[in-house]
Amino acid sequence: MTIVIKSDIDIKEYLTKQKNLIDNHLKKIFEDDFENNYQTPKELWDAVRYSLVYGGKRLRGILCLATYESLCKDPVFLNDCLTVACAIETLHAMSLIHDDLPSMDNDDLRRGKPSCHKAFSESTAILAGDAMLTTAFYLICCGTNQITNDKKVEIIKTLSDAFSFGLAPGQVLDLFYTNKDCDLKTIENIYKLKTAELIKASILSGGIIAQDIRKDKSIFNALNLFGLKIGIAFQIIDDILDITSDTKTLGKTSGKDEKQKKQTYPQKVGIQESKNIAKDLTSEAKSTLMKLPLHSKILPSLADYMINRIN
Ligand code: GRG
Repeated sequence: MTIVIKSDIDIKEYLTKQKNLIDNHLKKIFEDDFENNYQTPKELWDAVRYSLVYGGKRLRGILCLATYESLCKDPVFLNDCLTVACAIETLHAMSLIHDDLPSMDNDDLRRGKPSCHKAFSESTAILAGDAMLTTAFYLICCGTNQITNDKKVEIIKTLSDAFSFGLAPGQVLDLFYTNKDCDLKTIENIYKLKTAELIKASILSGGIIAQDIRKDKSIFNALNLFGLKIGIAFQIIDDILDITSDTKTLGKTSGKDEKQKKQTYPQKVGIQESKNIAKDLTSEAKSTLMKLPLHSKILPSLADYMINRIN
C-alpha cells in the first residue's frame, strides 16, 4: 500500500478509494477470516454482516486513515490503521443498530434497507450489536501486527471513552429530552456526546498510530478540538437533512425529528441559522489545524465535505 499526497484533492475520488479499502477489509474480516468464529450461530453473524459489511459512507474510518496519512508518511502502520478503521466502523454500525431499536429511536429503515431488528428480530439485533461492540476491541488487540501494545491500549481507551462517556450518556439525554423543551447549549452537549465524541476518537486513533500524540500536546489538542467541532457540525447537518431531504436519498426515514418532537438545532434556530453555525464550526475546526505539520490537506477537505454532503 502506498500513500499518495496531492495538493489538489479530488474529494469524491478520495472518498470512493478509501470507502472501497474499508469495505473490502471488512468483507475479508467478517466473510473470509476466522471462518469458524464468524459463522455460528448463522443468524447472529448474518445480522452483523447485514448491518456492517454493506452500506455506510465509512466517514469515521476514513477520518482515522486520513489523520494517519496527514501525520505520518511512512506506510508501515497503514495496514494496522485500516484494521482500526474497520474496528471503528464496527463500533459505529453497532451504535446504529441499537439507535434504531423500538426502545430507542424506533426506526424501520437504515442504509436504504430494513433496520437490523426488522430484518432479523429485536433480540438478534441487540445481540449482534453486543457482539460487534466486543469484536471491535478484539480486532484492535489481535488484528493488528505492527503497532505496539501501548498504542493498542491507547486506542482502546480512546474509543471506549467515546462510548462510555459520549455515546451512551448522549443517547440517554437525547431520549430524555425527546418531546421536552431544552436550550441550545443542552442540544450542543447532546450532539457532542452522541455524535462528536466518536468522530473525535476516530481522528485521535489515526493520530495515535501515526505519532506519540499524547506527548505532543499541541497535536493532541488540535485534533481533539478539530474532531469535536466537525462532529457537532456533522450532527447539525444530519438534522437539517432530516427536514430537507427524502427517505430514498438518506437511506433512513426523513422527517422523523419533527414527528418524534426531537430537540434539534433547526427546530430551535431555523435551517439557515443552523447552516451558518455548522459552517462557522467547520471554519474554526480547520483553523485549529493550521499550526500542525500536516503532510496533506485531506482533513480540511473532509471537514468541508461533511457539511456539504447530501446524505
Ligand atoms: C453501546 C455503549 C453503547 C452506546 C450506544 C445507541 C447509542 C448508544 C447511541 C446512538 C448514537 C448515534 C447513532 C448517533 C447518531 C450519529 C449519526 C448522525 C449517525 C449517522 O452517521 P452516518 O451518516 O451513517 O455517518 P453511515 O450510514 O453513512 O455510516
